[in-house]
Amino acid sequence: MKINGIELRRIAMPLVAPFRTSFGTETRRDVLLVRVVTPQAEGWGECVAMSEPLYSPEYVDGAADVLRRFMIPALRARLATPADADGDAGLDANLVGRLLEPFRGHRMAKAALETAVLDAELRTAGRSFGSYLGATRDRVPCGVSVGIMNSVPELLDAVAGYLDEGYIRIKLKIEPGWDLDPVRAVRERFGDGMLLQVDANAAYTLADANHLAKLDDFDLLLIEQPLAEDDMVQHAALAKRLRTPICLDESIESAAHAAAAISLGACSVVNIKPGRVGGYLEARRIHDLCRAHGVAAWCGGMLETGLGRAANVALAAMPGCTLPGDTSASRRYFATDITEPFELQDGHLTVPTGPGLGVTPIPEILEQVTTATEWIAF
Ligand code: OSB
Ligand code: MG
Repeated sequence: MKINGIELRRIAMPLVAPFRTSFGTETRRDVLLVRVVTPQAEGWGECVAMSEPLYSPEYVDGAADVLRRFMIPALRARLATPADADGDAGLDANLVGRLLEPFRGHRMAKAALETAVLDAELRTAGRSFGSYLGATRDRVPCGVSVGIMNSVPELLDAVAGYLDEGYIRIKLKIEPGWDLDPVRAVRERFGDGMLLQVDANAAYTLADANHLAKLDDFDLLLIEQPLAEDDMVQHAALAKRLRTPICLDESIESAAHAAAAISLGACSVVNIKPGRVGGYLEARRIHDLCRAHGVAAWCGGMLETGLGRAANVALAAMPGCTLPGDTSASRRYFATDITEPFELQDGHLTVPTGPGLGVTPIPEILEQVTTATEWIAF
């Protein structure tokens, strides 16, 4: 595949309500979009980096910088070299992965660029993300991630609203001081039948093990990332002291991390976020690894627009994604999405079947939310 040029576009997307986690409060999403233009098609990638380096070391200005300074030039340099023995100096998503490998870290930036190339490649081939990844379902059951609130009654109202909309699983964000009480209140109000899990975003230490063990009474599906991202050994120690299964998010940046976590006994569930692990190819490797080990997996989210959501829904439809994902409907995040909105039907989202992501930004809406664009010609 040849490339005419790559656009970096920034959009500002106000959230319908503030989203508070143990690491901070988001009121709007400042998103970097990558658009790869080829002679045949254009492909989109959404960078999941947030404005500040609080969830991970990456942040959106940093992602834009490393893309324009190093990663995009590496693709351009490759395309400028004469055709090799196979007569093909073109690019595909696999080759993008290899060309970006020398750059350490910056997986969210890599994921955005690789996804844009993959989308262009698949649109050219007339093949959907779901088909490419090996999705085996045409719709996926959806969960919703519920932020930390100012009071328990406010939380109960929010959860009631999501259950009314049809969400099949509720995830409560927790932190020290907001854990046992909200979980107990949600269980008491909505009963033992609902699928319930919690996410600490690394807010505890192993010294909190006895406190976290009190969550065992509430029959949670899992506790996500209780300890710091590099506390793999401590997570294994914690797992021995909890009945609640441990799921890792921040700690898993690659298939190698997932393999280490599984063999250490640091987790029995994996949250797969393509952005965090460098793209959908690595996400698929993690999926396959989990499946081979009988470890449950599910597709996480990073408050994506319809572009990122489309690919996540395809990933969530793979056979090893055995738990409902954080693949919520567009309206859970944004009053107006940049694509046709994803809407819940009976607690499920439909996997797009059109070429590539199967969705495209609506030009007028995209223009309205755009704050900057930059064209890098090849
Ligand atoms: O830890 O899973 C997380 C959002 C931003 C950053 C980290 C996380 C989240 C969520 C929301 O929990 C998931 C979503 O609905 O996109
Ligand atoms: Mg998480």
